[in-house]
Amino acid sequence: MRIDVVSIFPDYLAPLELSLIGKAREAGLLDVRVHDLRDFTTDRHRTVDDAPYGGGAGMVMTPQPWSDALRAVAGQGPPGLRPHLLVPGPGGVRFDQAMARRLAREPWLTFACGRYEGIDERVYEHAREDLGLEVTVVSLGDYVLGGGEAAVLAIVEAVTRLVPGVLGNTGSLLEESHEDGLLEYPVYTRPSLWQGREVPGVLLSGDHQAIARWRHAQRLTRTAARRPDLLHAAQADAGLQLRLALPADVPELFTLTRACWVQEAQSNNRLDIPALTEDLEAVRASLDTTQTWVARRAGRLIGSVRTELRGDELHIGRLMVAPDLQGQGLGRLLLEHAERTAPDGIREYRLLTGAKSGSNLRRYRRAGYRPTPGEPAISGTVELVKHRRDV
Ligand code: J9T
Repeated sequence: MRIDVVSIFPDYLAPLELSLIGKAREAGLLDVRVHDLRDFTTDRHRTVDDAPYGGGAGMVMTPQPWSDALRAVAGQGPPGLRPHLLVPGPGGVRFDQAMARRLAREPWLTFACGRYEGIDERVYEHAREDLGLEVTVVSLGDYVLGGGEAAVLAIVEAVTRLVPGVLGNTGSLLEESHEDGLLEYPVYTRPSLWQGREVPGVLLSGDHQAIARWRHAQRLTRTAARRPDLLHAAQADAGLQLRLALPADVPELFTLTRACWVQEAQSNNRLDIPALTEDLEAVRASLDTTQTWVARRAGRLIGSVRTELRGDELHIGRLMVAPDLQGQGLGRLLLEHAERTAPDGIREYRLLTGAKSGSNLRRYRRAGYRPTPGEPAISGTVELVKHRRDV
């Protein structure tokens, strides 16, 4: 991959000679070239900025050096190949791991580092229309930097480590934060007892299934606590706060479960349904054996769903929405949320409902679930399965 960077502070890009990127350059995997924008000025003072038309604070980067620099850079490649021009700035599209993956597949990236209040807008049009470049303004997040250089360092690091051959051990790429929408689990190394603090016992147990379950639970709790936006984009739109259940949720969860399963009892004409017969203690105990999610709106518990990993299946259960709020799509949101929490390796989602729960069955069918062949383990119920699409 070829990378060009145009900046008025070329020294700022010196770290591109270090570490992984430096090694990949030596190995011929990356061809990185840094250019000084001032080399493309024509006046004695090597001017790159001027006052903004229309007034306002600060200075604007003047177009001529930029067009000369970009034309020179874009003309250096093989015939027919044009670089993708990336301009870091707080007003750009948000950079994320998905964009890093896309950029890692491109042959040639060129970065234009703005300083001051930005680059004259006509430079972008010129680059697109006259130089034939794809132009993307990219933002690292909702904050302002002094210039694009630090952002280029971050973007180049995120992108180049995904270029085949740059990272030695590509296995580690799959297992990290943001690759599957969840944050990473906490990690520990020797000694097992350090400053009076022990490594969580499960990690020393040798039980690989238990370790995988613990790590997955840690990833969910962490993501819910630190980056709820990653889990709950759709839920936030519905005004929902969704998080893993705590012991303090148990009394309300118990009550909501009873209220929600009355309809089930009526439809199936039976009262011996676990959700109706279990006691408060059973609900409390279930928090340790399942991932139970509670949805609150304006503080009120209005829904819940829980999941359990069994081999390569994710079992989904106790999907409930407060009776007065049904029919608004909340159940669908909770179901999709439960599916989204499935770790790698899960091949199907399973759930069950009463054989005569017509509206549940219709809803699950719409969500892609189909009855499993054969007799259900519990008579009077229907077992449903949905195969995961991305595996
Ligand atoms: C001048 O560039 C910036 O301030 C910048 C670049 C990329 N992302 C941001 N959030 C800011």
